[in-house]
Amino acid sequence: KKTLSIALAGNPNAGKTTMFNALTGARQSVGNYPGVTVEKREGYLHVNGRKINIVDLPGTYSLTAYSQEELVARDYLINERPQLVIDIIDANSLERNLYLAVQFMEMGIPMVLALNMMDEVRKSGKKIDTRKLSQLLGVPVVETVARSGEGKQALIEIALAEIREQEDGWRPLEISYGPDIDPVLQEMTALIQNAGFLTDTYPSRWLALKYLEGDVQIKSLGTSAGEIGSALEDMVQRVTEHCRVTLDSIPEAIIADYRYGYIASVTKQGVFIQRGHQERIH
Ligand code: GDP
Ligand code: MG
Ligand code: K
Repeated sequence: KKTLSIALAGNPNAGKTTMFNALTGARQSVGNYPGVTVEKREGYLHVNGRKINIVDLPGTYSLTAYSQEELVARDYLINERPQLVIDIIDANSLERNLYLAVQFMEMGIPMVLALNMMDEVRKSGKKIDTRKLSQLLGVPVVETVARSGEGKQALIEIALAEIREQEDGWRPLEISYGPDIDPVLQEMTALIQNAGFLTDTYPSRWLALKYLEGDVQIKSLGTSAGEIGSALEDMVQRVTEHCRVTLDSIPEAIIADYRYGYIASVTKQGVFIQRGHQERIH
C-alpha cells in the first residue's frame, strides 16, 4: 500500500503544531523548506498498519504570494500533492479562519476542517452547529481540542475516509466574484485551458484567479511562457481599469469581498446557535 500524506494547515496559533505533536508523538523531525528559513516539521503515524506522513505547514491567513510562509504552504500542496489537507481552525474566530479554508476549496485539494479550541468555545457559551457547517461547505468538519488530544482519532478516521471518497482528484470550488469579475475570469480560464498553460500542475480557474489577484509568482511563470502571459496580463489590465472607473476598486479587493460574502452566506444559515435557543429546538 502506498504511503499517504496529509498536510496540517491553518492560521498562525490555531493549534497546528499542538495537533501535529498529538498525532505524531516522538515520530517527527524538524528541518527547513529548501532555500528558505521557514521551518518544516514532518512526522508519521500508523493506522491499521498503514503509514501516514504528516506535515505541519507554516501558518498563513491567505494563499497569496505576499509572504514566504504563504508561498511555502501553497507550493507544498501544489508540488508534493498530499492526499488531503487538514485545515486547523481556531473555532473562536470561525469566520476569519474560514477565509483560508475557502482558498483551499478554490484550489480543490481534498480537505477536512478541524474546529480546534472547542474547549474555549464551550466555555464561552457559544455553540457551533458543526453538522450544518459541514453540509453547507460540503466538507467534513471535526471538533477538536488539540491540547488534550480530544477528537484526534476521529479527525484521522474522517480524513482517511475523505481521501477514499476524493481519490478521483482535486475538485475546485467555483464561487461567484460578481458581474465585474466573473466574465473575464471565465475568458481567462478558457484561454489558459486552450493554451495548456501549466494545466498539468494548477487548476486553470485558480491560475486565472491568481492573475486577477496580481500574484507575482504566477505572473512570472506566465512571463516565461511567452504569449499566453502577455495575453493574460492584457486582460487583467482591461478589467483592472474597468473596476477602477466603475467601482473605484481593484480586482483583488473585489475577489476578497466575495470570499467573505460566501463565508457570511454560510454562517448566516444557523451555524451559530445561541445558548438557550438550542434547548428550545431539541
Ligand atoms: P500553531 O501556530 O497553529 O502551530 O499553534 P500552536 O500549536 O503553537 O498553538 C498555539 C497555542 O494554542 C498554544 O499555546 C497551544 O497550547 C494552544 N492550543 C492549541 N490547541 C488548543 C486547544 O484545543 N485548546 C486550547 N485551549 N488551547 C490550545
Ligand atoms: Mg506551529
Ligand atoms: K489560546
